[in-house]
Amino acid sequence: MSDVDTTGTHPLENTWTLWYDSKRTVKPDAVSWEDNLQMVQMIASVEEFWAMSNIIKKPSALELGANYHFFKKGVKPMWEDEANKAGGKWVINLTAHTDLYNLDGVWEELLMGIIGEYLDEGIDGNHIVGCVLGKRRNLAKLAVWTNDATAVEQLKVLGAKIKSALSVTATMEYHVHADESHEAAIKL
Ligand code: MGP
Repeated sequence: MSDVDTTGTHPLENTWTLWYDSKRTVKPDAVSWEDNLQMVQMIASVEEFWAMSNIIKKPSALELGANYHFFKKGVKPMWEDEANKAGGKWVINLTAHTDLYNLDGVWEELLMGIIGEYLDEGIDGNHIVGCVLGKRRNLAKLAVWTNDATAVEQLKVLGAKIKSALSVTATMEYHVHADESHEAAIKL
């Protein structure tokens, strides 16, 4: 994050967009999955980040079947996007047996790590494209999307940094978007 600018705000290194979709708000005329994605807000400064956090529902209050997608400006939260085509995601499932009790704290920490760009600091390349939170029954699915699924060594370091920054005990799996077998490419 950089210093205060002339408007008195703290600009972020990148601008980010929050998207939302939910099983409850599926449009009857939707022809594709993308049609149900709603763009909620763009944030470009620390102040806008906290304003957004104060307004939107905390993950613990989100309905089942809802998802938040928080992505770099210009990148749609979809496999098909140019920035995601060759990528994949680190997935962490928070369950009642692991970290679900602290869902709001874990999500806030993840977002702060992403806007503060410290999760992939020191790792060769800019890997993180965005993250997703999916609220399901007795489960919250977190995913950190990255742009290059072939960078295995960097992804392992990144995964360990995410796990440590979020202080989660759950196991993590890396899934390649293009791999239809849905098997984990890396496990931590
Ligand atoms: P999901 O939400 O990534 O999986 O995708 P999850 O959370 O394991 O499954 P859920 O049933 O608990 O929601 C669920 C479904 O949404 C996929 O099978 C696709 O039909 C659709 N979908 C999700 N994503 C991220 C995309 C995408 O990027 N592109 C397209 N075309 N469809 C998607």
